Amino acid sequence: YAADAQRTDLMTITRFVLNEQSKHPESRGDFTILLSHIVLGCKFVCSAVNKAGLANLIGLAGETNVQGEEQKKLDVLSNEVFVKALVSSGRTCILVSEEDEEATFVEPSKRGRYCVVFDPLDGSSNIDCGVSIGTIFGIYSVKDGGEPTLDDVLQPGKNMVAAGYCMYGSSCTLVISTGSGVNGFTLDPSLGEFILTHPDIEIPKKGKIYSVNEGNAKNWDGPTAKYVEKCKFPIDGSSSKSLRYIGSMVADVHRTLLYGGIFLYPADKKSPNGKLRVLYEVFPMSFLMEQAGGQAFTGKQRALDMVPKKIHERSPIFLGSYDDVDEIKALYAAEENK
Ligand code: P6P
Repeated sequence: YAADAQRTDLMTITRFVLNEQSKHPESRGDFTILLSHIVLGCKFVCSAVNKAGLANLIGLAGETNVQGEEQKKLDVLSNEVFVKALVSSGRTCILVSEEDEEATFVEPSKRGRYCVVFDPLDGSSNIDCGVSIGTIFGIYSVKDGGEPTLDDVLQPGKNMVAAGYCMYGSSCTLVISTGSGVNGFTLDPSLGEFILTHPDIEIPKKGKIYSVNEGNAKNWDGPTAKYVEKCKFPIDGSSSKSLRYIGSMVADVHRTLLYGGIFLYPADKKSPNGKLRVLYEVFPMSFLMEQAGGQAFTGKQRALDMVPKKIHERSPIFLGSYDDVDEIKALYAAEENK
């Protein structure tokens, strides 16, 4: 944008998505309406997170979620806001939330053709210390016009029609892909609008950062251990990678997307499927990485090819710069061929 146009030619997320949708003459605006309700949820959570310390929302709600973790009030609030916003959009039929053990089937009178899988407030254990946290979401179209069933959300990640996250940090940044590239929008609180600030995000082909919880090193399998060793003690004379690990997936993935490098949550002896959830953590972040020119691998296969059997299933994940993920794929392939 020319400098003067920037002040007047505001590319809001709604306008951007309308432009995108106009490339699909068959679209009836349903997706744009759905997205506007997701954006409303993000704006609400952004405001609540920013006020959390003041509004004494910090602290335990006393219940526990499917992870067995204690639910903080912001978790509960964020989940309710998103569920209500998505149902009231009239464009959804099944919702899967990290906070709800069972899927939500929208009542027939309010049903639409989209299924939304989401983590309303990922990284919430970091709320009290002010570390960036986020909402992660993925969107499927229902498989067919019949009665919605869990099969409509137990689809491979490659079937997603859109995915994204909203990071609540020093600024509120929403990063989304509808299948033709990745774009980032920053909330302008004075306008209450998300403005395009990161057009066409492409992840560097190779990065200088690796991101993993080294505290789990004693439980890693061979290929992961070998890969991390190579990051720290490169044998080809290249410089070692820097370790950056925030422990909040949205923050770690956002940095990886913008700066390059690799994010790993591997399997380990204690958790053979790793920790991160397939539907609303692994798939959306893998979708974004591939759309930005990167890769996402589970240790066995391309992450987006997985077909989940349960809505809260976990998977190991290695995602980020194309060449960095290739290196760990080669180590797993070598292990396979032993
Ligand atoms: P660990 C946060 O609880 C989370 O679900 C992700 O946001 C984050 O990447 C991961 O868990 C951190 O897990 O075991 O390293 O603390």
